[in-house]
Amino acid sequence: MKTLKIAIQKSGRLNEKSVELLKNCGLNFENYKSSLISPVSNFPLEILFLRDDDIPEYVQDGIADLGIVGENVIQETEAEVSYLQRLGFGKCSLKIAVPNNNDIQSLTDLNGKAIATTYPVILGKFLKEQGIQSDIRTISGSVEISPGLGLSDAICDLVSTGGTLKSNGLKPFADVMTSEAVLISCKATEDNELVKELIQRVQSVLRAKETKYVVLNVHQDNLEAVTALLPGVKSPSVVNLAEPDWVAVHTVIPERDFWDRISQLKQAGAQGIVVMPIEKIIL
Ligand code: PRT
Ligand code: ZN
Repeated sequence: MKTLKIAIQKSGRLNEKSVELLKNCGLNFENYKSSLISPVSNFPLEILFLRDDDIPEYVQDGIADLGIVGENVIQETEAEVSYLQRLGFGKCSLKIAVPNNNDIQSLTDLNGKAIATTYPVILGKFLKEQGIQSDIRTISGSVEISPGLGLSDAICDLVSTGGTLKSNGLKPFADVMTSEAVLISCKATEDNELVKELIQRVQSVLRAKETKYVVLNVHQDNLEAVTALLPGVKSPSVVNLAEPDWVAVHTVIPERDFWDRISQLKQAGAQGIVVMPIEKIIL
């Protein structure tokens, strides 16, 4: 079978998490900062390390079969690729922001105003949908300083913590899009068996990340109340303990309602609760 290629960011915000995800999928490869391409020793795959801006087009053109990149970059490049899986990291929002002391109150106040951005395509579509006519000033970086320099009235940039806006005297004004890292593929290789195998591995890693493995002890009298609180992958496993009338319950709990669930379990009689991370969940 043909060796696949997956493009990931060479250095920057998505590099570390992309490498970690692929390693957690059981792929063995060297992550030398100097190399552009790294073969995987235990799967017919090569990793290409690229600037994130180049990834969507490489995947669209089939130079890489797969890629990991922010949705913002895919939409800005307008590449024709298939979205296979959202990956839950690199989360951010593309926002229009204005100086704190500005009189811009509503979107219509942006008519005739200059907005600096590195995302002219996405911003252009957004403004068109809203019926706003602004002067989009495309710049290649440090967008946040442009109102202070008198180069624009507003900016449109990625925001995660909001710290950069704040320290430049700007405030978020309108949400243009939200973004996270996604696994994409070339339309022509979407149905490839190796691609399907990789998606399954990625999904099993993501599923495991969203859940915790929990073992707890409970008296038989409280077992029903405790198991009623535990969905498990199918249902919880119940194991007899040496101590008469006591059992150990093994299950998985979704990360999102973890703390609520643990306090409910304690109230229902659970003791000695042990919580462990899960590496993979294969359904
Ligand atoms: O060298 P290369 O071209 O590959 O990388 P790059 O410098 O173009 O991109 P990089 O590594 O900065 O970001 C890669 C991807 O991470 C982006 O395309 C987004 O999908 C995602 N991402 C997530 C972010 C942010 N969060 C983010 N906060 N990308 C950039 N920022 C910048 C933003 O532009 C602003 O300057 O961080 C600043 C704001 O951050 P806060 O935390 O102060 O709000
Ligand atoms: Zn880039």
